[in-house]
Amino acid sequence: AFVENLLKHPTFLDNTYHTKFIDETPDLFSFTKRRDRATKVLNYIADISVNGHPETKGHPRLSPSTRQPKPPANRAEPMMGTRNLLEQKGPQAVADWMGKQQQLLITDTTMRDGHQSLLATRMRSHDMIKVAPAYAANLPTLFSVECWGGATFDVAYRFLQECPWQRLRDLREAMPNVMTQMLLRASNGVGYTNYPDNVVQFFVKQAAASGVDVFRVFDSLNWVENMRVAMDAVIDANKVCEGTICYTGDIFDPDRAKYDLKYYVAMGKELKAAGAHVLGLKDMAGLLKPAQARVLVKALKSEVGLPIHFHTHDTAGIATATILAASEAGVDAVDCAMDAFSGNTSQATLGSVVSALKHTDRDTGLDTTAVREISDYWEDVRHQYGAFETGMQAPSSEVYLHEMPGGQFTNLKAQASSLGLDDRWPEVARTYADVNQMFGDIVKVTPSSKVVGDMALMMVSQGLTRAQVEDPETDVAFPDSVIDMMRGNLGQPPGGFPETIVSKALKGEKPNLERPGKHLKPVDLEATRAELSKQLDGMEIDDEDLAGYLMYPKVFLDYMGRHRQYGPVRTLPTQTFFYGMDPSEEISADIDPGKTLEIRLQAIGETSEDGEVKVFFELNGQPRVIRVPNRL
Ligand code: BTN
Ligand code: 3PY
Ligand code: ZN
Repeated sequence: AFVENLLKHPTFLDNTYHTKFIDETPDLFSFTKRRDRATKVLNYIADISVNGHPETKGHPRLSPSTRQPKPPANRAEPMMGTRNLLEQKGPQAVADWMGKQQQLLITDTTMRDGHQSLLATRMRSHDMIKVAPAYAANLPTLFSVECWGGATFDVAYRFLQECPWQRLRDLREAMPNVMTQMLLRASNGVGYTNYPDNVVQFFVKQAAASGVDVFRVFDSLNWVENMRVAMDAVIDANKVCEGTICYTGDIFDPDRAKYDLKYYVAMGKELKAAGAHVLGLKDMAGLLKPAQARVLVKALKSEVGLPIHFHTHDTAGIATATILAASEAGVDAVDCAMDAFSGNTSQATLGSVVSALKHTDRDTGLDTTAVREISDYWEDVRHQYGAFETGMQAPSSEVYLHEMPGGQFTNLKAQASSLGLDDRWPEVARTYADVNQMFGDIVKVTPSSKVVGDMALMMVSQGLTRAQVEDPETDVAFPDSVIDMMRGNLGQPPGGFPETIVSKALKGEKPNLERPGKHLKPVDLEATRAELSKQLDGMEIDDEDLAGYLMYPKVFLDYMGRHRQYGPVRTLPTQTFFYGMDPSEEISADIDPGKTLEIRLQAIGETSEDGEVKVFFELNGQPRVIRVPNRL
């Protein structure tokens, strides 16, 4: 109904143009259109200033006089980097070069996993694009910058009112010499469910065209069979295919023998045979310990023979130790987050790893001053997102019990709170571990981790134990996501799901044991494009929009509706976006290259009898009055 209302809304109907066309082709649109877009942005600011932003309710804004994040100056002209190598010689050359490196190569995850794991993925493009030139100039020897995929795609449309594709293109342009990297959930794309093969192919092709260089491809049950479509699409696009093992359990623990050294080596070999250029080792919960890392990395290096890129989380506070052990064992590249976005559920501290390796044979060669300057920028950025901080104060070894991924931990904690389970968190954590065993000890990473979390929350809120859930005599209403997974719709874990839980969840219905995509009909892309265009008043639908819609139909349509009402709000400063403006405050917003709006909020009037508030602005020196409903 919300979308239908938007579709009928007059502001919506009088704008039949295509958003990106307008946003990116300044020469072609008239002054009136630009004025119209400025009005939309003023409407947004007025609305947020009067009513607040739904996501930051109850959180104080920083004082308008607080220092704005200022990116460091370029220390040099951008040097050639990994991106130039990829462009000139292709992905195999990148992999060969990695393997020959003495230096430990570093990926910076701040713009993807860093804020996904610390700030509920809420970082806006505005704050990323401003600092991208400093990465290009001052840290040109980074292996890559992870800045796309995972949860960022969905959150950009859903909560940040911005186009994820535009973020990618803007970063790519501002950082032309360093490879960009994304996290791709194989057949689950950047969503929570298996998509038809041709949708996965279409999405990868577009991501490559819009600027992704390295694709880290993983499957949430470690099923290589379910990764091939995505991996092949990356290889076809001539980009770096990082076929990825998700690490769980403990290779030294005889009670977790399912995930032993042999298992990981065998999976590494399967990924190599499937065409991976690089082997990703993704420790999404931060479970790999230093001694185990030494053994695992050595075995993978010698038996698989691909360069290895290691990813871990600092949830238990031990990530740096594990990285240094992996480095000694010959790992080729590792993920770190800039200091201000590191630690706890995020990655290890980039500046500390760089410093620890100085004057050793794995010296990263990165400039510590450049790292500190960029981290200072990120520190000021992080202050602006106080409303999304999770309150995790210290690392915790409890992660070895529950094995929650860094990106899920704080999310699940918030979900538990919203169900009134704040004071029962230890029980939720233990139940999460029980559910894992009940499901047959599976890899837990998006989307399988969400299924385990849904089940654990259901059990704690209903007071059900594992024994009760497994007892055929006790009635259990399973969450939809659990039924879906037991049907085989996310694929199969090693050894399959236990018969007891499958038959109870499916009430005797037979699960599909084959690759889910095998049974999904291809989507008629052109028919979908035409249908979408019709729903949006004949708007021209390009491939980025179509790929976004295919991943998240409702989220995309809601985003488009708001875009037509509020315009290019992605160009606003972050404080303005989340808190609006105070009287006498002034900001500027570059709504087009070379077109800056100077906005001053003069005053906010009283609420009239019909419930409207007049908000008085000066826009580039001209007075403007905007009326918005007072919804408080
Ligand atoms: C969101 O929907 O959470 C983020 C996008 C902003 C929606 C705008 S904010 C002003 C207006 N008031 C609302 O409650 N939603 C829209
Ligand atoms: C994601 O899929 O978003 C993840 O970060 C998994 O670790
Ligand atoms: Zn991660």
